[in-house]
Amino acid sequence: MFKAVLFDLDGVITDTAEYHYQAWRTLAEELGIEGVNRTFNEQLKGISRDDSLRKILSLANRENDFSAAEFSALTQRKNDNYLQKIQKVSPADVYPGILELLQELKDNGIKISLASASKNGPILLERMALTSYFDFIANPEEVAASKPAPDIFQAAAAGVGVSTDEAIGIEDAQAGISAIKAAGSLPVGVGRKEELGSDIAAVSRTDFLTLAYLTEIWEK
Ligand code: B16
Ligand code: MG
Repeated sequence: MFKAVLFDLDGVITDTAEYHYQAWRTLAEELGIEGVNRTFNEQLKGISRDDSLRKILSLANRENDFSAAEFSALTQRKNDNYLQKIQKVSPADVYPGILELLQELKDNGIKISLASASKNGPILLERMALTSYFDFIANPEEVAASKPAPDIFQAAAAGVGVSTDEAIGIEDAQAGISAIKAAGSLPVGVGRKEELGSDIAAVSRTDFLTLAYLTEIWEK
């Protein structure tokens, strides 16, 4: 039986993936960069703030147009916009079935750890009143490499004293699924297999994420 579940946040626990998308699209429009649409956005999901901006600038071959200070001001501008959007996040925004899953895991002694790339993860858990469910929150600022590298999932597992091969990772992003695989944990996707890969278990809705479902996948 698995001993821990390593949760991604944006797009798994709540719909903040949409707010990230809107904030990046606004910044791209302000910079006159075209092509930040929903298809392109799949590449931004799960990757760090700096890597996201680099990808957007490269759409217009402008990755060398900004000094370090200007680059940092742009990521700050996107984050300020994002922070405005998440101000109203509340317990009502937790995706269907997630609270029930957290409770089931807790009742069964399975560790719960956060493996989000987002520096805003702790604030969001607080706003959704979920902090007390989490045994550990991995700090994305303390890992050497961001998703698709395995580091944040390794840190999330280590934080709850569980080996990565005894853990399930839940993700909505291609980069995150790659990170879970690289860490040696079992990936479960939230979203479409066309985007996440046909070789992994995936659910189209979070209320399908029950302990019974995860156990079935684990024992397959
Ligand atoms: P922040 P996750 C990721 O969170 C998002 O998917 C990604 O779009 C975002 O750029 C990244 O966090 C960094 O977030 O700017 O808030 O530090 O999906 O790993 O929970
Ligand atoms: Mg995500």
